[in-house]
Amino acid sequence: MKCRVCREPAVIDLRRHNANFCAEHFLRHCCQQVERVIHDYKMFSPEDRLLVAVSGGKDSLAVWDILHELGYAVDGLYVGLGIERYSGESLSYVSDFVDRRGLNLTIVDLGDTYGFDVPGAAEATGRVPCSACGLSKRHVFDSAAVDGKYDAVVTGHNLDDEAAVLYGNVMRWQVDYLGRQRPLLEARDGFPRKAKPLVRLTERETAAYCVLRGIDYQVEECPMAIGNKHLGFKETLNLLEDRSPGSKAEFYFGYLKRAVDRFSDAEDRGRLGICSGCGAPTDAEVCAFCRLVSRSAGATQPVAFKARNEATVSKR
Ligand code: Q46
Ligand code: ZN
Ligand code: ZN
Repeated sequence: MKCRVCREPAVIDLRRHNANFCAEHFLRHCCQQVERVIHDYKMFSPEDRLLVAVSGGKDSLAVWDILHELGYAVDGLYVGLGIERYSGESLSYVSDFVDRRGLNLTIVDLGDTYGFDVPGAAEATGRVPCSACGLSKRHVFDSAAVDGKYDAVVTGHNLDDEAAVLYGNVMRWQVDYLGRQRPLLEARDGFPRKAKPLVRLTERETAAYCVLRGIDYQVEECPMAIGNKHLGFKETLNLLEDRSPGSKAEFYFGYLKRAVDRFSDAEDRGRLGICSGCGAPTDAEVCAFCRLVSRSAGATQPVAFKARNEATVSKR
């Protein structure tokens, strides 16, 4: 197996590209794929200030590393979810990453700042943990980006994520979501611009990128993800990809090219007002996040358990 570019021994085969790469040319390939997405979707320019939503997993660390290598000014924001051992460990990977590179990281701990954590909120509201978690992360990232006057929020969503979300939305014909499923969402109604520069890279590629760059990341799945439908959609698409390499990319990029504009009308919302609690844009008197905060007040895991998890992590 030889590298497509230099003919030296390859370290990875990319079946959908019908190509093998050595370490150097694979890393270059990843950067080129990201540059292509930034260019094709006019995501941002080198003058922009970017805020990456970082979790400690391979994707968010890979996107931060690639953008940093490409010369973009990127700060990070980590949201402490209070999920057992998992949250403390995830933060330690992020801390290690920023310390080595001298990058700026803001940490918002849900328990310290809002008085609840994700397991507590799930119990208090009777909803699945991912629902409270997603709502909280979106709120914290959006308000940090707006308050900090960042030009865009960057997330590490990769091709597998986007194809799986698209598959789920098509299966249930969630037309409102289909209209918004794009690699770039412009700022509107008080929400910041949102960009997904990794959509041309798969999970396997972002994992290989981190390994070859010496980036340690949280390998464990979030314990709250068990039974998550999203994982089932990913597995289904992986079966198809295995039989027919390139199917995932054809499905997702074919949708962006030929279909997403047909759903644009469905995403038109009425004018939003301002939440009386936090000032965030909302179509109700009080936004969904503030309602979650008041329903979940004081819902956190036992303090002794939390302290043990955070013992190795310093806040900045
Ligand atoms: S962190 Fe949060 Fe994910 Fe865990 S609780 Fe669900 S949404 S699975 S990206
Ligand atoms: Zn090579
Ligand atoms: Zn609010």
